[in-house]
Amino acid sequence: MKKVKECCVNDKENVSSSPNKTYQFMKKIVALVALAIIFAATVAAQENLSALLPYPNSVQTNAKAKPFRVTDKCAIAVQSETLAFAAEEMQRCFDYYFHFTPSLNAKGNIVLAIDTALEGDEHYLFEVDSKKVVIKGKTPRAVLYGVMTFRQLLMGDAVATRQAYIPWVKINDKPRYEYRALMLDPARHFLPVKDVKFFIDQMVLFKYNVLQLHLTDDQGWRIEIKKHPLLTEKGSLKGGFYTQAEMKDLIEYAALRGIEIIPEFDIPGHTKALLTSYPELGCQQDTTLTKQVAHSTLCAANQQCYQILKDVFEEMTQLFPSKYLHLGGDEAEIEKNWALCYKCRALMQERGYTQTAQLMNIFFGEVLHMVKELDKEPQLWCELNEVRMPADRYLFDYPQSTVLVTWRWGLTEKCNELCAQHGNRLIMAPGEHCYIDYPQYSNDLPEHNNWGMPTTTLERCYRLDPSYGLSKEEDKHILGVMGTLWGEAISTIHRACYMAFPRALAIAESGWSEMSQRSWDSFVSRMYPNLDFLARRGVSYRVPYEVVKHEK
Ligand code: TNX
Repeated sequence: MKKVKECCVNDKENVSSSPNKTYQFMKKIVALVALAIIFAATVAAQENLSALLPYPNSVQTNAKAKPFRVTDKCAIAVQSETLAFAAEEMQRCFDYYFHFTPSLNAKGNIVLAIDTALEGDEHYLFEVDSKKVVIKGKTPRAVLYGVMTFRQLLMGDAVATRQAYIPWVKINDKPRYEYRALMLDPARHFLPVKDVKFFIDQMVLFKYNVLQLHLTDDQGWRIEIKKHPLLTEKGSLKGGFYTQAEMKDLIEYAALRGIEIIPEFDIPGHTKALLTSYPELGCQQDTTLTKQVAHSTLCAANQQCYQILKDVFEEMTQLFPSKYLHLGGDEAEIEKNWALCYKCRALMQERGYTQTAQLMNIFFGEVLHMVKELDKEPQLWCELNEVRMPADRYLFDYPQSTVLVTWRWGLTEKCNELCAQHGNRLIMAPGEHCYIDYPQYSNDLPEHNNWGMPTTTLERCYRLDPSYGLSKEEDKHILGVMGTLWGEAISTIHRACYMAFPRALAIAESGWSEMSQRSWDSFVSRMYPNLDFLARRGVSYRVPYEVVKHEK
């Protein structure tokens, strides 16, 4: 029988407080000391686990078992055509670490296979023994995750890899949360397709599965709409836009890497670019009340707005296979627009509304209906200031089908509570942990367009528990996590990467690994080989000097 060790990396101790007899207490102490010694020894022997990030949810090692020897006879057996990309990635791993490309051969000793008996679309098994390396997954994406884990295994075990052997290991892994996203903002500063592809290449290493693209904002409308070419003609003057053909190519590129692109159209606020093309869709302000032109919004009482949005969503439904459309909903300056607009005020009167925000019922009522008709599910930023939650009974009710994204600093607990109560699903992007456009440390970048941002340190990102303390039974409404890279101060992909890494590694682990598998100290040490790898790929990142433990 093989002696097998179940590994986890948690650094928290479980201290029992039960009043046992002294003898039993002593017995426990002895057992604990023995365990600690075995644990320390195993950790020292487990170099092959030292770059696994996000840390898998079940790992077994056996230092005594015979390892797998890498020779130029190694070949890859691919058991399904859908695994062609995973097989290429596997070949690239061998080329990078062992300097040869294994051929594809049905009798090969490196096996990639689909196993439909596994639970969950992202579940994979990864096993190495003296005879073979086997990766099985429920889907091509899951198999690809196995390949990413394989790469990190080779990355972490530099000595074995150099000597061309791979230690015995068994990994049975699936994510804690199904939704693990990063967000890029090409609306504020346009990012060409090749740059977004470069970013996707890094996301897949850490098992992210969603890229949200913030495609429209005050500073730009970045996607071609065939029925309304003016939107990009006028609305993307600075920077450019994606043609539908380019976006299709990008969507396919991401899909091959297991990543779904979710488009965001931010309405009714953040719409200056749209209003530059179609000024008549804005509010007709009552100049007796104000002369100032506020941050503009779409006019809730203008039927033309709904028509153009319908046209946009129809084309986007054709283009994006994702089940979600993100509709923004944040920071709409409704008091400075709707409250001062002839048409909106007339509409309020007609409905007997007493508060301007009640017009959100009409605005999102229309828009969410359109999205439903198109068979998409809506996402909205969880806006507790302007778009009120169901808690404010008299105002806008987010329908249950709406997925909310929590973001405002300090309001996540409230969002979480309300979503649990009303049955809305929730994505965790709390400013405190997930805003990676904020500086990583005091006096760090960004030096341009910094409006006095707070800092989101690496450790703060890592400390996110997406359940916010809820048990597994209570947190079923939580879909997952998202790190946001708002683009006001991010004008190139290299800046985006500098802001993202290493913090995106911390967020990736919070979305994937169970709390029992996580520990800050372990994360820090597993981060280093990954940063080294990113550097070799030309990915910029910030050296997190503040977390380094210096020798005394
Ligand atoms: C708030 S977060 C915004 C964005 C900004 C960001 C800057 C959210 C839903 N809206 O429009 O870019 O702050 O961090």
